[in-house]
Amino acid sequence: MSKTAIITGATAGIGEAVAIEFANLGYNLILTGRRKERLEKLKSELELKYSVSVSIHAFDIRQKAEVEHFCRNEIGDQTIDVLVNNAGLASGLSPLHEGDVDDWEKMIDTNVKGLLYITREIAPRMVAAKSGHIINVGSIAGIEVYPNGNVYCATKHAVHAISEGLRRELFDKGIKVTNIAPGLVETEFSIVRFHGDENRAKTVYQGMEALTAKDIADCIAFAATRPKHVNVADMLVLPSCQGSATQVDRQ
Ligand code: NDP
Ligand code: 8X3
Repeated sequence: MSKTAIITGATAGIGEAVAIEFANLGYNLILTGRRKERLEKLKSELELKYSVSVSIHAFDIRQKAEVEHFCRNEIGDQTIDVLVNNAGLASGLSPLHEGDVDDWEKMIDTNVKGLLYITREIAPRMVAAKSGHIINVGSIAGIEVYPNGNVYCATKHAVHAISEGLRRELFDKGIKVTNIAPGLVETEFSIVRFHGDENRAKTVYQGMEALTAKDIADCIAFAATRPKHVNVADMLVLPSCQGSATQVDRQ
């Protein structure tokens, strides 16, 4: 029987690439994000190409009531085999003493609270089924802190801690927990971080070969397809030219 995966933040970047990768593996998909038109386009492309079923749900993961409505009323009681907690963002890059509180709230509400809201709803279903896999998209920023990354790094450290905690709580209940920590991946991430400034966003990846969203989707698919007795607990994935959060060999 086909497995079913929920992928949050599937309208762009890593989430969209994971949706494509999982469709190719034959998963039925439940895709979320705020931009409904993008979800609609992806659904028709995937259903046509891979003959899987794709349901789409446009909502803001920061809104607890919307997350609860999605989990309790929109997806029914079907078995969820995999939850990919990918929706997230950086907003701004400045020293904390010059930071914008609205940016901080966006990051904390999305990267930490949104992830918690949906996990709180889906994890009990996995516990009841004694089976499931939660894959959290963290970051190298959840392992290291870099100047001006302050609150974004704090949210990704929180994701790392939540993954570690979940694994300790769920390993004996038939549930795998994986934390994937990418380095620089060229997606819409930096455009969002710089509030739509595409030229500034390009400079982040200049003179280097960044990871692609597909590179990370490959890693997530690898983790999701290991045999029952293998849990990929933690994975740091960097471009070959990146030595640490602050070291990039640019040509
Ligand atoms: P993108 O900006 O390309 O994609 C982000 C996704 O998150 C979009 O689908 C967006 O959907 C969704 N999202 C953001 N805010 C919300 C919200 N409030 N409600 C619902 N969905 C939301 O970036 P990436 O693909 O690069 O980022 C995906 C994840 O990977 C993030 O958690 C990011 O922190 C992490 N990451 C990225 C790295 C990089 O270098 N790119 C490196 C390490 C980790 P929509 O706007 O339609 O709501
Ligand atoms: C995104 C990668 O290095 O900008 O998490 O924090 S980085």
